[in-house]
Amino acid sequence: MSLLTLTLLIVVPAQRDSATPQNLRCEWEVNPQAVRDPCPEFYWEVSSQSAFRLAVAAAPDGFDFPVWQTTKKSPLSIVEYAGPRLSNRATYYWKVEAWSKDGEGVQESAVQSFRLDLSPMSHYLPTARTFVNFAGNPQWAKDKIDLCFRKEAKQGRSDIIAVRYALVCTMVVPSKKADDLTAFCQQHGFDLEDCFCHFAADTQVTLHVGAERAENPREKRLCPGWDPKNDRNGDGRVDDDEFETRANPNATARRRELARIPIYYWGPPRDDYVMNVGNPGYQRYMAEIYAPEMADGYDGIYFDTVPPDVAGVGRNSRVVEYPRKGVEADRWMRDVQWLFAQMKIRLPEKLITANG
Ligand SMILES: [Ca+2]
Ligand SMILES: [Ca+2]
Repeated sequence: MSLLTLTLLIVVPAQRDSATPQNLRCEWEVNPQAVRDPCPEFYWEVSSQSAFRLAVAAAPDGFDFPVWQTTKKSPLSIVEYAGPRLSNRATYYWKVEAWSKDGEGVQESAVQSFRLDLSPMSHYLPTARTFVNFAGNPQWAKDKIDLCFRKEAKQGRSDIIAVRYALVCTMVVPSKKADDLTAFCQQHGFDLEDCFCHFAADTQVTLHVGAERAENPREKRLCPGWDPKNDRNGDGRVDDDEFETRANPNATARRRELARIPIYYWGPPRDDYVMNVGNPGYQRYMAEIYAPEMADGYDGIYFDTVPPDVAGVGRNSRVVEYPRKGVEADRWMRDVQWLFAQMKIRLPEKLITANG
């Protein structure tokens, strides 16, 4: 078996259904021995979390007197170290306790370790670290910036970080990405339509036509909503009989794909849609296919349009996949974090960053 084949067989374990924090990662690796960040990130997977307490100790039995401990009310299972300066090349131990949302108590993880291996920064600028997005001229970039979208900037100074511009919460259709996602879903038994978000009720939307440009006209259209209750026989469409006597008169989509949530501009020929970032098929496609492809030859990826709630007009609308009620209120943000974590676990050496 070739190394490539072996790599492709590694599947990221989906353990988010456990009430006990599992799959612990420090800087996205298990028990890493050469952490290069003096303030490492800690990450874990848990089915439900209202708060957590994370502790770092200098010995496996040293948690009565931890080096650092933090308690935070948060549904997100990630935190960055913010304690006293850690000693280089010493081994530390960490564990996390998570309180579940339903008040069923606190669950404690197993203990993991990490070891710092810090070296001085390769380059100093006289200013704060500087990011200029489309700055590719190597001579210009060399003395001025640290990070940009153009890998040719590295010809002037090799440690300039080049990140590829990409999108994760939205997708243009048709496109190569849409074709690749369709093929991935067919190959692995996922329903492509589950990868999109859908309006739960008919919704007025105003967008530019053709592209999001000031000179393009803005047009208001009514997007039909999808309610599974209207599709009584569950065949994925609402036929004439079902439509005449539909349970929800405020959702008039005859097919689910008609209820996709548009963003930025109206087609045709191309539409842009809000994705269902929590869908397992979409998450696997992004982590296994898209992110490795986009990061290849770059230091990482910059994802544009990553808001803390459903993107675009979806934020203030009723959305089938994100009802935002009760414990579901912050699920979009948790799903985005889970999706980014899967990409980082697969590509721990790549910088993966986003706006919003
Ligand atoms: Ca850090
Ligand atoms: Ca039907």
